[in-house]
Amino acid sequence: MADKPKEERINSADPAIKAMCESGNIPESTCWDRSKKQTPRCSFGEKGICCRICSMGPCRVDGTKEKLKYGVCGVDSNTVAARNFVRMIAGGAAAHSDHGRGVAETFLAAAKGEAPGYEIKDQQKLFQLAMDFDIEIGDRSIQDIAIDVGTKGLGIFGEQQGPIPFLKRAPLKRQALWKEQGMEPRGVDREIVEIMHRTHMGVDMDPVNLMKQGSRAALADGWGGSMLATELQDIMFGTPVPQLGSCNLGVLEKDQVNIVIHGHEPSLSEIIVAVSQDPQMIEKAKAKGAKGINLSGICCTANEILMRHGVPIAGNFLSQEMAIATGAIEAMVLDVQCIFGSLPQVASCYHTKIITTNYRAKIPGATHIEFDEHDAVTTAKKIVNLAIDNFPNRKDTHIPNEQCDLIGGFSHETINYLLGGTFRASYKPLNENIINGRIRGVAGVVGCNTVKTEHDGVHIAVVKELIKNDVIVLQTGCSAIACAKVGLMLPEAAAEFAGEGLAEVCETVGIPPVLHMGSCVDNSRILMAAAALVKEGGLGDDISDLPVVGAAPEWMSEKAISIGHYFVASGVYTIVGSTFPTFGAPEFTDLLFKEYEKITGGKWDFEKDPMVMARKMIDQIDIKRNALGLDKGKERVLFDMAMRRELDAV
Ligand code: MSK
Repeated sequence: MADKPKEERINSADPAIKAMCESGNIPESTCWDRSKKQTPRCSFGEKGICCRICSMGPCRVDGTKEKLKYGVCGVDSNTVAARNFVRMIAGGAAAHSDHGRGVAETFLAAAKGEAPGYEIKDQQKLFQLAMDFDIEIGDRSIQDIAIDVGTKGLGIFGEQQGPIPFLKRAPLKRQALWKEQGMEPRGVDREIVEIMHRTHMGVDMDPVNLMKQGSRAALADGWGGSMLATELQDIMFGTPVPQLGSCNLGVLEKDQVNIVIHGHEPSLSEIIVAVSQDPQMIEKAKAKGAKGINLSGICCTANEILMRHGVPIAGNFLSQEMAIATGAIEAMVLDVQCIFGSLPQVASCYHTKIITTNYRAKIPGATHIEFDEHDAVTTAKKIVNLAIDNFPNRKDTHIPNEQCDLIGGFSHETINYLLGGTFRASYKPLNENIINGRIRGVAGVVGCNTVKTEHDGVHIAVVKELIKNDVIVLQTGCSAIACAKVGLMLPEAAAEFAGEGLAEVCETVGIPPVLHMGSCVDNSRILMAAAALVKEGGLGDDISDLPVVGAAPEWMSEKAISIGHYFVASGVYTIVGSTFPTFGAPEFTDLLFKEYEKITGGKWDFEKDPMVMARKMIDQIDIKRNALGLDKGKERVLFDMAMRRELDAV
């Protein structure tokens, strides 16, 4: 343990982490400590105006300083910032889409009967996807249809011509806009390669042209790679339905073997869920002195297994090192993305085994047990056995008591069903309540944590302010976990925190005011919800007409930039906090913050203060409401016979 006062080292609103700070049970070195050691940071890097694309640099390019106006090759700060920004989109889109490709490979192997342990759980969704892909259903077997769907899905990543098929799910007006703007994406692999080519030394130097390519790649992520990941996961593992879960470090069990799954891809974790419930495994755990096996998750793998199985969530991105410091985790199992390189080092002070499982993601000092989808059960058994064998090595544990219940599992289909009922599943009630003003609008609040702001604090403050003002909130990722920790994902949160109109709707339907829609790739569910709102009618004829906004208050990853930009390119006002990676290039920033609205109807914005951020989002919602003529809440009018006759006479 370190000597400094622990509570001063860690900036977190998480009740469990606060309790750990008070008790002094925190790791020797945390991300917060390392962040302080990195200050002062290079302002050129932070503002997006450091170019290290060729070896003549690095060049610090700053338009406000005569001497630094141009890099060695002659490009200015706007080109440098634009190149860096679209490379961030490429990085984020690649992460989501390679995840999607992994799922597609597992799906295809499962369809061919080459991946024991996997099956087709949602046949209805398989048929829907087959229709989207123009694949014949007829009286063909599920297996044959699934093979065709898997083959077609896998092919979409590398599609050379485009447009990719899911664009058809967007409103017609949006599709026409993308076509007109030259933004219709081809397969995401091609779009990412083109970004890397264009941003190579001496190729595309026009920020507008670069951003057009950035938009294509981001759209290929949101309406392509990410959407495919969500669809195929739902078909294989089941489309989520509301599940009771619990969240925060208090879900770790003192008397049980604790296995924590961390990362993004659910293919292995789905099998670990099953293997950890195997009576033989539980018996083995008991023979080692434990009362059972307790599985929980961190980051988006946690969201995936919560959504489908109600498996508890131990924490989000900035909880990962703190979880190990409880001394209660036998194995932390990692797949891909958002994993700290420090984990083996932190774990070396405890008994926790850090296990990497993906060939793409190894960490020096970790144990590698490679996941093979063709033999997933064997991989899962090895991991669970290793965790059980590690239980006797456990020393003192310091599990904080803090945990909170939540309801997760709000897929786009579930929202449709909950609102409309079995026989008339639709978004109509939501549209009606937006039109009559009980619900002011819809906000997607998503994304990461960052050491640059109070952990979870910004998410919670923004979301509370939104629901207080009758804005229903859709969430994914670490933002969802932040709000779950403080009870915002329980139906009773409506009465406690929501405005009168939103609370009335939530109480009638029986939903929380903040809906957990899943993991990072499941932001595609929010796109689907937006498209459904347009198709239902009464709120304009494009996504950009809707009183819908997006936010990533504590973003940190390139994936957040790709997500943010596919929302902007789909017509949504999207605001982020903490920092923005183009502030060293005012003209390019203006393109994103102002000009883009003229191109796509959506735009980026930035605000650090959570109250101001929420206010800006509400103002944008009101602008859209005014444009739709909904500025005054309208009560629903029930027509009596006299009124109907009057109408007929017109
Ligand atoms: S895990 S990308 S920190 S949301 Fe999806 Fe959380 Fe951001 Fe990773």
